[in-house]
Amino acid sequence: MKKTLIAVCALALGGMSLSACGSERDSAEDGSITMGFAQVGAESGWRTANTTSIQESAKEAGIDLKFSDAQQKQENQIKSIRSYIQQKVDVIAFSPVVETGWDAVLQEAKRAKIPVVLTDRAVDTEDTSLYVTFIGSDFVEEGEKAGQWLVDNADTSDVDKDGAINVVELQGTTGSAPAIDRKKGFENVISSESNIKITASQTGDFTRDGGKQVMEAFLQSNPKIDVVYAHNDDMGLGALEAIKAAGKKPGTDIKIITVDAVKDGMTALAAGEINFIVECSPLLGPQLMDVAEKVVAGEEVPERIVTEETTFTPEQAKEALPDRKY
Ligand code: GZL
Ligand code: ZN
Repeated sequence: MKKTLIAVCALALGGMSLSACGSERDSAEDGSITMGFAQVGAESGWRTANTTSIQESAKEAGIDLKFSDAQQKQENQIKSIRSYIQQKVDVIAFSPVVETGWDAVLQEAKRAKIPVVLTDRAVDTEDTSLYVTFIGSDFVEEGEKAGQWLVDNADTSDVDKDGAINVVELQGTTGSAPAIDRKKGFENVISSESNIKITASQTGDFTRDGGKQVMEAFLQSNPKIDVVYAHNDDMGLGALEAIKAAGKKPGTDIKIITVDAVKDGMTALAAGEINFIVECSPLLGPQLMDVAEKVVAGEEVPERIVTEETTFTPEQAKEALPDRKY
């Protein structure tokens, strides 16, 4: 089948390097855009909602989407990006499972004159010409919102005999932007409260099973736990199971704060088994496709696109649940 080659001519704008004039590239027959997307995995409810948003938005935009699931392994994401470069896609997008180790493969994409868009998670690189924009949440902000709720809402029932509020933390994937920054934001706020202490902190890798196993260990080794701060709903839901199995009431004996606001988390919140959720929107598909069209057309796009998100109490969850998309 004869493929029409179209010369994608885009100007190099400002500090952003786009495909240089005259570079030719295979595109789908009708000249539509071909996108290669390297997804993290399917580790959480958030991730599957994010995948759905990307796949549905590509269909609506008429963008030919090549999609891969890396099972949360960086080497698999790098392999996918390399294969997209070989296939000469028009644009590559991905959610970097961890912040570092991307410069080599992103240099290869740059040499191949294929623009790269980051979604959801950021990379830690000096060379910001390696990607065109980063569409995603401010994870430090999310951690700050979680910490602020605790500061504003910890009541005497949470305080143990020596006046301390003991927090155990379930961290996301080690080395990932959300895990690093949600920890940072939370500590930014509670560090000014001498009575709030993080007494244990360990990764549950953003999975429900991971959260459950780590919480079981915390319950064994920590005499008094007042609050769980979980970097996502799935680990919070796992912790909730472990708390119940230990004969305690989640949301009452031990308060739970999580991030994401996916349906299962919001359901537990509405039931009072989780106390507060900071929303992190997975619905990045529409913005990604809009940016891809602009980038391939050589239009300028902002270097940073922050997603809008809010927070939920049990009351607000009850109201929001009926029309939640994920
Ligand atoms: C956040 C995203 C995180 C979610 C988790 O944008 O990277 O990864 O909070 C998901 O649920 O696994
Ligand atoms: Zn902030």
